[in-house]
Amino acid sequence: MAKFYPVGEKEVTRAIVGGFLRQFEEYVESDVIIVGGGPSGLMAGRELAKTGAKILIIERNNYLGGGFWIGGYLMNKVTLRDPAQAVLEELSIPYQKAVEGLFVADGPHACSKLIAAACDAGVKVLNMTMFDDIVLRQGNRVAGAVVNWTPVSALPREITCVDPIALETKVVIDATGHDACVVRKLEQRGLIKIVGFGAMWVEESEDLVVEHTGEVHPGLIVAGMAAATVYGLPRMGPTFGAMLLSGKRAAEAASRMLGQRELVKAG
Ligand code: 48F
Repeated sequence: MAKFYPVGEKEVTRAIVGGFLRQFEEYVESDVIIVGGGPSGLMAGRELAKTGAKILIIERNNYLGGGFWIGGYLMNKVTLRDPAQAVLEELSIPYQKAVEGLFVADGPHACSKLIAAACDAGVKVLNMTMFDDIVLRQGNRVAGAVVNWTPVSALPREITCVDPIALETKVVIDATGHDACVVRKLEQRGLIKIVGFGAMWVEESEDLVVEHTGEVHPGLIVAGMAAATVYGLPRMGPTFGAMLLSGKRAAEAASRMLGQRELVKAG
């Protein structure tokens, strides 16, 4: 049997710390920061990275995928309505027809393929990192994100004086799902009003979420269920076509905003 190469703990630690620090330093400046690594954020990231843009996803959990892993009722299945099956085809995700116009796929298979597609396209991820605040410039244009390690938020207030870190970027996408955490920071400053998502109505909500995906404030795009929360659109339950198509639309909006500006070079 082949023996493992004699490399010890210090080399393992250096490989991790060095690799992390090099990437972190490089991504202090990016083209687009996507807050939230659920289906809409991952899809937006994949589409943007394919164009050569430098993309960073900020995700508070130690895993990516948000609500896409198990869909509804802890039953490991996700549904998509026509025409979103085209994205399943594009990502080589197997699926079956449930009834006319409705398709069902395995959550773990669909989610892991989407994550892989985003990573393959060049998206970088900061996991266990919590979006804390926004960076604002002239005219209250959003120009970055302020973040901290997720465990810091779990520490009692009286023993935490861990200042957050600021990252600069050209465009931020709020893909934080129902919470709409990024837009909420603008609301707290009286710059925007959030309506709050409406009652469940799947036939209406998917089209509306995709339609409302776009720039909500200079430098800030809203995508996925965050769009439902911001604009008061109906919620939709475990159906994901709108999340994927909203991610694509958010990427188109971000590309237009990046326009002729020179992209930051990814190393
Ligand atoms: O909730 P999530 O999956 O959002 P989405 O892309 O998709 C919604 C569907 O999953 C489902 C639905 C329709 O099908 O109703 O709910 O709109 O993913 C949001 C991600 O954002 C992360 C969170 O952990 C999740 O992975 N997130 C939320 N707040 C923060 C955050 C924060 N403050 N900092 C970093 N990540």
